[in-house]
Amino acid sequence: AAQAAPPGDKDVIANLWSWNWNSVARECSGHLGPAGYGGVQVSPPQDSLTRGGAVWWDVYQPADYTLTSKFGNESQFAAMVRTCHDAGLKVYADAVINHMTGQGSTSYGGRSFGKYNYPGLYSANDFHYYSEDCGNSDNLIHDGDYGGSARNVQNCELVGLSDLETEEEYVRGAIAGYLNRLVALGVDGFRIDAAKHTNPGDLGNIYGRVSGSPYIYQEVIYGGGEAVQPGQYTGIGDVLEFQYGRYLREKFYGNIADLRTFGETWGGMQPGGKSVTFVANHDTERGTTALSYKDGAAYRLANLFQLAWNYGTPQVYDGFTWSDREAGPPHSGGFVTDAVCGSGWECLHRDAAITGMVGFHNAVKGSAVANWSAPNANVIAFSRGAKGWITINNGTGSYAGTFATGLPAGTYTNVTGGGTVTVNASGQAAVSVPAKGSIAIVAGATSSQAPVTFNVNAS
Ligand code: AAO
Repeated sequence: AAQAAPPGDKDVIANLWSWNWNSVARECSGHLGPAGYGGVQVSPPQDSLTRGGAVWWDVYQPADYTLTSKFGNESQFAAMVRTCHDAGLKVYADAVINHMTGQGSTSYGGRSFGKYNYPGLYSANDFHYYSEDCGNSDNLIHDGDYGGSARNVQNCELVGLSDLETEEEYVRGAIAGYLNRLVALGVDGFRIDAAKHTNPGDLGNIYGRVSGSPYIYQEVIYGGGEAVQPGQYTGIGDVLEFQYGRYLREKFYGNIADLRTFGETWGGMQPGGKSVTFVANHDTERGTTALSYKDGAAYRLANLFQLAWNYGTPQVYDGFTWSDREAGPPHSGGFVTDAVCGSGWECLHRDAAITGMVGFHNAVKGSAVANWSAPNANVIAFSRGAKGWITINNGTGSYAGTFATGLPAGTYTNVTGGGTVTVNASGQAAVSVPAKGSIAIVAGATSSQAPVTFNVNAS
């Protein structure tokens, strides 16, 4: 099977991380479809180690490829895929295929297992093992290995997770069988977890065994000077662009006027056409190098920028509210309960400014950035050809000014907050951009709209 082209006209992906299947289905028909999102990324659907709801990360430790998981059972998963398709969305599953669980003995689906022993699926010969494969006597990847050799990064164990011997025929077939089962249920593509830790040749072989043309984007975190680089994976799929969110954090806590040249020419970044971008994901929101919902307005503005800028396939991320970085989502007996926006769950994807910019993103596709203006370090404005124009104010005071918008004369709706903007015969608009706010207009969106309020937690 060939690798599919990136998603088409509607390509914004809502990453509903840790949401149960019933809640994803509800969100697809109730919010994501109507707002113009093109896809939804869901958490790993396979059976896994259970830590009984105490932590979020047990789902990254597969126990079996059957589909009873922390997020629901197979029929709920299949119903979710159908509902999301009916709402016009593609469904991308987080595929954990580099490894099997490295701890524990029981799964959400009620299976028993031990390390290197997953009955009916894998046994000891299916794993990379010690010096013959990995090269380290403890079989583990150490921090220093990243800058060392690909052999250590790809054949040793990531945090002690049983590392599948993906050069082996049986293992390749078993992984492809799992991906094909998901494709048969309607899944449209995959986030390949920990792709950096599987040789790209092995992954290419496995992808070639998968039916249809799933969209594949791979988690290969860029690190300067590392032996394994994202560019080694762009021949077999797209990659998650980790530099994107790092730079946005740096600039939204510094000088957003620097973003004028943001993209492939910046250190470590891949071509936009090979990249899935995100301001935050479940790992980076728990780290220090990216913005997260805890950054309040700066986080929302960075997401608005992402949807306006002409680079990559954007993701809008939403997980659960947290203070303990290891704690799991709201659950009952370990199984995740329905997501309630504003009560334990973040729902930036519903924010009126964000959904307005999803529409903007879809409307301006194919138009280059033009009319760049940055009157100071906190205020930027640009158009996408003659299709849309945005200004973002990351400062603590409002900014009044006159900008060239690139749009025809008319009165337009501000799709990020309501109210109207008048563009004169020379394409200019005189506006006052609120502190930590934005104004965006789209050709064709000229009807007036009631003002809306933002609902992002600014704690
Ligand atoms: C859990 C326990 C462990 C236990 C293990 C096994 O926490 O104590 O040993 O079970 O029993 C998640 C959790 C893990 C959890 C695991 C399994 O995060 O804590 O372990 O589930 O339950 C590397 C990988 C990358 C991976 C990331 C976490 O390359 O693929 O580590 N991400 C994915 C998932 C993640 C998940 C797994 C993989 C496993 O998204 O949620 O783990 O399925 C550098 C390297 C990166 C490396 C990081 C962290 O990055 O470049 O490749 O990621 O270090 O080791 C700067 C640097 C950059 C650096 C970055 C982050 O920006 O420039 O180079 O900081 O530190």
